[in-house]
Amino acid sequence: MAVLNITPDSFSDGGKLFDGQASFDAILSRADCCLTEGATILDVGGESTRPGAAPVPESEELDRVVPVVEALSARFDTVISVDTSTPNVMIESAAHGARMINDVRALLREGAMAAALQTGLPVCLMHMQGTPQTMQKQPTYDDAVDDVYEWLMTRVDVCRDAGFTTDQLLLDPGFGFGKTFEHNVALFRSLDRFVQSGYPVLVGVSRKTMIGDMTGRPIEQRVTGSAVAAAVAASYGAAILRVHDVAETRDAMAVMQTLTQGTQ
Ligand code: 9MG
Repeated sequence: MAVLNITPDSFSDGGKLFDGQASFDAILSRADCCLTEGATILDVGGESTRPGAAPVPESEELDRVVPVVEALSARFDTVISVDTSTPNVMIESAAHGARMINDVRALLREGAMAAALQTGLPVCLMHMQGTPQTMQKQPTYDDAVDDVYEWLMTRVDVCRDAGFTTDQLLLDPGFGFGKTFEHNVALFRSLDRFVQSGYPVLVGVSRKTMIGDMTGRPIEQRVTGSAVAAAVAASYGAAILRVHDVAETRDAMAVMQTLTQGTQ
C-alpha cells in the first residue's frame, strides 16, 4: 500500500504533492511510479494524522480527496483506499471509485460506522490512544499488547453487530498513534497474535519516529530502516504494508523471503 498524502503538511514527504491546490500531475505521476514499483493499493488521504496535526474541515477534506480518488480510479486499475474518518468523505470516495476505507479512528467518528456500512467497502480499523493532537503526550497502558488487541477485538464485535461481515474488516495496531517506543516494539514483536485473529493485518511504520529511534536517523534518512521493518512485518504475517518507499520495500521483502523461505 503506497501512501499518497494530499496535505500541505504531510509529515514525511513535506507536502510535496500539495501546492495549495494539489497538483494533479504530481499526484498522478507519483501514483504511476508507486504502481510501477509494485504497489497494489494506493492510500489517498487529505488529513494529516501526524502528532499535533490540526483537524481539517470536512469541506476541505472532500475537496482534496474526492477529485484525486476519481482521477486515480479512472486512470489506474488498482485498489484505491481512502484514508479518512469522515463519513461524507467515505461515501463520496466510494461513489468515485474507492475500494477500501482506511480509518485511523476505527469508525468512531460520529456517523462513520453507518457511512462505511453504506459503502459496502472493506475497512481497516486502526488503534489510536487519544487524538492526533494529544496522542504522544503520555501514552499509558496496563499492557500495550493486551490492551490494543482487546480494543481491536471490541471494535470488531461492534462492527459485526452493526452489520459488517468478517471479510470486510482488517486490523492495524496503529504504530506511533498514542504509543511510546517500548509500546511500539512490544506490539511489533507480537504481530503474530494479531495475525492469528484471522483478520488481515495492516502495518504502517514507514519513516515513523520509531524507525528514527532505532537508527538515529532524521525522517529523510529512514528509508532503509523502514524497508527492513516492513519486511519483518511481512515475515510475521502482515497482509498489507503501508509505505512511502515502494521499490525499497519490495527489495527488502524479496531478500527476506528468499533467505528465510527459499522463495526465488
Ligand atoms: C493514515 N495512516 C498513517 N499511519 C498509519 C498507520 O500506521 N496505519 C494506518 N492504517 N493508517 C495510517
